[in-house]
Amino acid sequence: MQAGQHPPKKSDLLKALDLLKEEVIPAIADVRSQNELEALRVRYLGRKGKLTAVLRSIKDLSEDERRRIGQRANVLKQELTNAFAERIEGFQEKPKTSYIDVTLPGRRRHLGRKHPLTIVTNRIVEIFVGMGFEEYLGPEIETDWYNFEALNIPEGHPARGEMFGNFYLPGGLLLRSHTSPMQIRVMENTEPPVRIIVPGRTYRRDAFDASHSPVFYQLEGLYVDEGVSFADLKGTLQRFSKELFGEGVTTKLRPSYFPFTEPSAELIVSCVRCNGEGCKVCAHTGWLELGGCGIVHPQVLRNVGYDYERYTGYAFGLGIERLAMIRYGIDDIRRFYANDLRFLDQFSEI
Ligand code: 2NL
Repeated sequence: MQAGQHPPKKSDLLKALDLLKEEVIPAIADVRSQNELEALRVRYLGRKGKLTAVLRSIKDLSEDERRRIGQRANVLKQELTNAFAERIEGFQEKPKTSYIDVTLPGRRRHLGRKHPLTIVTNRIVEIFVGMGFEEYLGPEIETDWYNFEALNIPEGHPARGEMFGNFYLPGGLLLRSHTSPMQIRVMENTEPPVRIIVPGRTYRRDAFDASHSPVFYQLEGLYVDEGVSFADLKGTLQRFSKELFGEGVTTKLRPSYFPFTEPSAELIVSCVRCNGEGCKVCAHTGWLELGGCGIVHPQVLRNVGYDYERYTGYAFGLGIERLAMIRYGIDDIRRFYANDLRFLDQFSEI
């Protein structure tokens, strides 16, 4: 100790420590740059710093005081060191997402939408429901009776495609090759009048090429009552075609053959692209085939227990993919099954 100096008093030192703390903590918060912060640190914690001076003068205290005040001073030194370190980190951190750039375009969420086959199916269902038909759905796994026998397709008939045409499952079951099995079921359980449509997925062992798919969608219709005629069939399909493709289309029924209808016909409409002039879509014929139809074969009515002398009915079957391809101008059926969002995102309700 130098001559003429009084040893520091304990109370003075404690006060000095408190004052230091009161000064430094807000000062650390106030600095505006890392340089200012460093200058501040040197001013208090540097070799000639204020806190360092206090710490140095402690050695002149009595042993007891030295221990107690020394402890306080060391705690304060640690607090300040931490506060400086924390603030330095603040300066060194890169600006994170601490601000929002309102000029950036928003992030778009991808919204799912209905599959084109769903859109077209819904529309067709809506048209027929509007004409008094009721919608039924049936199982995709069927028995021989419902898929063939009841529909007047006996064993050995070429329409069975026994060798190559169907997907057979163990136990004589198969994946339905049309939705008619459900119509048989409804007729077995309901007395006429029956006026129903059955949309759904169907299966055939076809090639997967531009115009065939082993999985495809069908919509079949059936109307059985007293006095149902071929004229009723024609009128209903004509109204349907105009509802779906516009009043401008002309419809025709062209003779055909199915085991479950007699007489049978193909529904054709004037080409919706070229209006009958001839183009790629209609293979230069001017006409498009939409599906098949006919008067329900009496054997089918007998098979479901109907009085075939009293009742008559008509039935029709439409290929959904084909209708969707015509409606949207799509040239390859595989597009519906490729799950390519660039394709699927283009469709909205019609
Ligand atoms: C086609 C042909 C057709 C039927 C389906 C049917 C159903 C019963 C009785 C009689 Cl329960 N017929 N359905 C009739 C004629 C044609 O579909 O080319 N579909 C895409």
